[in-house]
Formats: sequence, structure tokens, C-alpha cells
Amino acid sequence: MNPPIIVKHDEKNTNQEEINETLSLTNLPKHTEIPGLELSFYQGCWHVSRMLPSVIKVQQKFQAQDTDIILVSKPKCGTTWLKSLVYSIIHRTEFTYTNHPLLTHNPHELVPFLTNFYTGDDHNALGLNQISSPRIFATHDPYVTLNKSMKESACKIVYIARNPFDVLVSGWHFTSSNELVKSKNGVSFETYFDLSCRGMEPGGPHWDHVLGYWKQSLDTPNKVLFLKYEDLKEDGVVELKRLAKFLGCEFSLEEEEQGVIEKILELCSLKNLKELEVNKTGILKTSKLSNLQNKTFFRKGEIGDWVNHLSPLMFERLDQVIKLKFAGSGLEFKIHPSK
Ligand code: PAP
Repeated sequence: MNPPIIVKHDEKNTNQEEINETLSLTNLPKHTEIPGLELSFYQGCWHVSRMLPSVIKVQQKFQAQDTDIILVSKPKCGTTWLKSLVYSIIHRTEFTYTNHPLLTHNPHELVPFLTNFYTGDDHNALGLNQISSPRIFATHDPYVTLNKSMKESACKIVYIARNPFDVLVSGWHFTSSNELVKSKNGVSFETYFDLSCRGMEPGGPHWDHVLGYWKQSLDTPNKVLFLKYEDLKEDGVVELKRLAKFLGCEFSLEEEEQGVIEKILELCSLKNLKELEVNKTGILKTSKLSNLQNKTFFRKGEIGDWVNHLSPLMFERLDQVIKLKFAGSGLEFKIHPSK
């Protein structure tokens, strides 16, 4: 096993002005409707401005290997969960369930975002070559911004989508817990809701992000696997089998009989991860976004929590946007739990 990849950020190495100039970011559309969190519009997607130089470096400099596994999501669609699951599937013969790295490491440490390697002077990117294959990385980038070598190599891309109503609520909670946002008196749910309906939240517009990968998964199903958070919640065994098969490491009959799939699901369940000391305390060591606490990644994890936040009028407005944007795509989302 590789040791967990903990990339520390040396703010002194991040000469933001210089990077902005090099990458000609200053003329991009920006908005500051979420106080403390400036967003910039790059290639059809709203990014947190201070992350954008790293996003562009990944796009320009990363070199994918054929054996890489790239996990992709719009923020708050199940990234943390997917990281835990894929890490556990890939490394399933290396650990028992009493000495598993997930028991002592936040999933974001075990499966890093690619942007973590491209901050400041890029010295962290050197570490990429020291990771043994298959390397597992994550990104929130939309398909248009995805690094060319990821598209052209034989690496596998796993996308996770989630119903836009719960994503919005999850996004608001997460954004509200951001120290920079809190220091500016936070963002109201109404403001965040309105921004999301206009596609102007981090990672938005939601529909463009999802549809970009949805189309790719239909065109190249062996290259891009499209998962839904709700399917994973309601039929984890079936989805994990699909996932392992796609990754080329199908569960054997013997493993199935031994309950390996169920054990992975249990290990990676929100209930289990949320109660671990490592996830209850501490600051995410790989985060560049100011003091992100490990616990902020584990909240309710339900299908349908939006009913506790959206008024009927709000539901109506977002529902209309969603119906319009996803019309004809064949893509549908479950917004209530089955049972
Ligand atoms: P990120 O994109 O910032 O990494 P991400 O992990 O995608 O965040 O989203 C967090 C959501 O996934 C939270 O949803 P909620 O706000 O509706 O509760 C979080 O609770 C949920 N989540 C985290 N880990 C798990 C898990 N193991 N199983 C199910 N849901 C999870």
C-alpha cells in the first residue's frame, strides 16, 4: 500500500498574483454573492477563485497513466463516499477490517484531489510519480475542463451524480461551515438557493456538470461509469458489483459468498465513518480552503433531506429548471427514498 498522500500547502509558495497573470484569469467573470467565497466562471463552470489556478494547472500539466482511476463529481454529490468505496474495492485484499486505513484516515487523505498536487510552485506534483498503480485521484472539474490525457488514455473515469435538491441543501450546509464565509456573516439559504437555480454555486451549473459526463458515459461506457448517489444508497450491492466490474476487479463468487461486498459497504457507510475519531475531529490536512474540518464531510447523507429546507414555491422553481435542463437526456433522479 502507498502511505496516505498528505499534501501540505505552503501558502508562502502560492504567489496568487503571478499565477493569475500567467493564466490570464483576471478577466474571467466573477461573483461574490456568497460572502467570503469569490467564484470565477471558467469554461462554463463556477469555481472557487482561489482554487482556479490549481484547476488550470491540472488541466494543462497532469499526465494520466492508463491504469489511473479518476473519480469525478460536482461538489456534494457523494465524493467522500465514492473515494472510500473505490479505495476499499481496489485495496480489498491488503487489509482486514480492523487495520483498514479508513479507520484512521479521512477518505480525502487516501484519495487526493488532483488540485492538491498543483498548488504554488508545483513541487508537490513530483510526488505523483511515486504513487504505485492503480493511482486513484479525484476532481470536481466538468468534462470540458478535464485534462486531455485523462480523456485520451485508457484511464477509467467514475462519475457520481446526486439529485439536485439534496445537493443544493448539502452545498448550503457545507458552504455555511466554511470559516471564510462564517467570518462574513454567512450566506442565507434563500441566497444560496437563488444562486443554485441560476447555476451560480460552486461547481455549477449543476445540469451542465452532470450532462457532460452523462453523455460521455453513454458514448463510451467502458471509459466513463455513471453512478447515482441514490442507487448506491438503495442498492449498494448491485452498484458495487457494477463498479468493481468496470474497474476491472470484479468480485469473485467466493468473495461474494464471504460477504466482502457487504463488509465494504458497512466500512464505508456514513454511520461508520462519521463515528470514527479521525472524522469527528481535526482539520483536513489536504485542504487548501481554510481550515476545513473533517466532520463537515459527514452530515445526514439522506435522500430527500431537501423537504426540510425548501418551501413548496422553492421546490416548484428548482423543479422547473431541472425539468427544462435535463429534458430529453433520459436522466432522472430519485428525490424521495423508496422505503
Ligand atoms: P465534497 O464534494 O465536498 O467532497 P461530498 O462528499 O460529495 O462532498 O458530499 C457530502 C455529502 O455526502 C453529505 O451529504 P448531506 O449534506 O446531504 O448529508 C454527506 O453527509 C454525504 N456523505 C459523506 N460520506 C458519506 C457516506 N459514507 N455515505 C453516504 N453519504 C455520505
